[in-house]
Amino acid sequence: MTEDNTRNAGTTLHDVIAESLKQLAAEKKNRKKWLLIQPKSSTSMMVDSGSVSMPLNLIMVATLAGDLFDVEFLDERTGDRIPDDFSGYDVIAITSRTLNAAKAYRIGDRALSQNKIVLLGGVHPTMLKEEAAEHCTSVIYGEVESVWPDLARDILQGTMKPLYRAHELHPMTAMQCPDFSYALNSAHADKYSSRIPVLATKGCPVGCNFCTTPTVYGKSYRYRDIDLVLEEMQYHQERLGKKNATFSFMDDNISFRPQYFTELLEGMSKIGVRWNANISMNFLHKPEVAELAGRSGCDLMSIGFESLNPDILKSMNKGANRLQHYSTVVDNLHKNGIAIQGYFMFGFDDDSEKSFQATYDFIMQNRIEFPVFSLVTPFPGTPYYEEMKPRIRHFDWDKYDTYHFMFEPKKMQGEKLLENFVKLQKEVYKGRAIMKRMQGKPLNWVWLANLKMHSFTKKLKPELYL
Ligand code: B12
Ligand code: SF4
Repeated sequence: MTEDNTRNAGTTLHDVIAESLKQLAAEKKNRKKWLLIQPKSSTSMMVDSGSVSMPLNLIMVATLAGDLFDVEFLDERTGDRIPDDFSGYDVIAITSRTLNAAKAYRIGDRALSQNKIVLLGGVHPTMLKEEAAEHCTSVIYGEVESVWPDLARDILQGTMKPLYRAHELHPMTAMQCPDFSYALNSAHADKYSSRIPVLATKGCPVGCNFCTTPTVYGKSYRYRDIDLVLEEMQYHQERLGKKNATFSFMDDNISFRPQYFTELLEGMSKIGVRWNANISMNFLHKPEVAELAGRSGCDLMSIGFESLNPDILKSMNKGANRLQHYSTVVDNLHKNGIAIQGYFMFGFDDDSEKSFQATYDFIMQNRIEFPVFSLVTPFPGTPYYEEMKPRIRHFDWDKYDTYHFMFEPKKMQGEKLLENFVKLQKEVYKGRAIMKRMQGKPLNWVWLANLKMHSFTKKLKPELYL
């Protein structure tokens, strides 16, 4: 699949297919009823707690299904209760990542025992389709958009296949605008973060061995017309009656194509939104890019610094991360009023006690506003998982939340790893350290996040990570 911006060709085909599906649905006496489920994970860490982001994955499924079926939407993370009795529904469609796979499977098993059509989709069922197949009628491999005509037709005709997997991925230009009403009208919608999820690009050609993206989205880089992304943002500005609506990009690597990225930023600067994104550092060391990001309304960038150890960066093959650029990137962003959520990972074979000190020094010297620490987690289905499998301590999916001890690194005892991991978090979120990192910065949710982390890290103990 190549990059694609042939909007008209995609739209025409899309319209023909959509029309034939609508006709097929109209021939049926009763509209089938779907229940879409976002399960909550069982982790004790701060993953599914507090305000959570609206699940764009299920919203996309609902957007497509809503044209042909009656759709109900439950998000267990916000407090919606998943019923034991599914008798009011024909199709139970569940999304799953690894950390909530066990829960998703339990729901799937229950629905299967009640003779429902059960669909399992999302990263985990895609990566481990054979395992997932035992808990559902059909596994949806990768994005729903690329298999939708086939899946919808089979549901209408009652001829289900065990696996729906696209031969080729659809261009993003044919992606329907997400219908947020399913999430916004849900019973506990007030638990959703005010940041609206938005997607401009999919996929990433880099292919790091620990990443699920090459399997889920392929190695091509696809992107939407910038006008469509901006239109979607303007729709939300109007819906909310405010210009500075805030958006959170769900993209894997939004800055992979510099020209697309800078054009998108120029577009956003004209409509006056606020936004944040996961971003790779590839060209943020250029002051003009950081200046444009600030001007376009970026208030937070989430950056995977990962490690301060050059050997580890080399082994990860993460080309965008050049240690010599780290401080320049931070400085450029800070000069433009952009706060940094910095991700740091520990537990690599090359980690030693020195890694912790180097990370502490970097965070404090560069006044990183919101540092997030995790433990290396080989996710099932990735080449890294296959490589590490003989050394992985457990295969309990509830613990695949990037906060559990997965394997003993070569240069450090597991005990020492966890001791240092806890100590670093406590040090960085001590009152004095927060003041040093945050003094003079705007009084907003980033401050609040620090205060929350202050109380959370006080309670941390190495045993919690086992
Ligand atoms: C943005 C993002 C986040 C955001 C927002 C998460 C959210 N609420 O959606 C934040 C920063 C909060 C986050 C947090 C975490 N994340 Co995250 N995140 C992503 C990222 C980059 C994009 C996800 C996304 O929204 N994509 C856009 C939507 C539209 O696409 P989608 O989710 O793939 O859904 C499509 C298909 O999968 C399919 N589909 C999905 N579900 C279903 C269900 C049915 C029934 C059907 C038919 C189809 C279907 O159709 C959808 C539409 O096309 C992915 C990487 C990736 N590309 O998947 C990582 C990723 C999902 N995250 C990951 C991880 C590890 C985490 C955390 C555990 C990190 C942490 N320690 O905090 C938490 C877990 C949060 C949680 N409760 O799930 C891993 C998960 C790995 C795994 N095997 O489970 C990923 C894959 C990154 C990686 N390392 O490879 N994340
Ligand atoms: S650069 Fe990021 S999105 Fe791309 S393959 Fe590596 S980890 Fe995955």
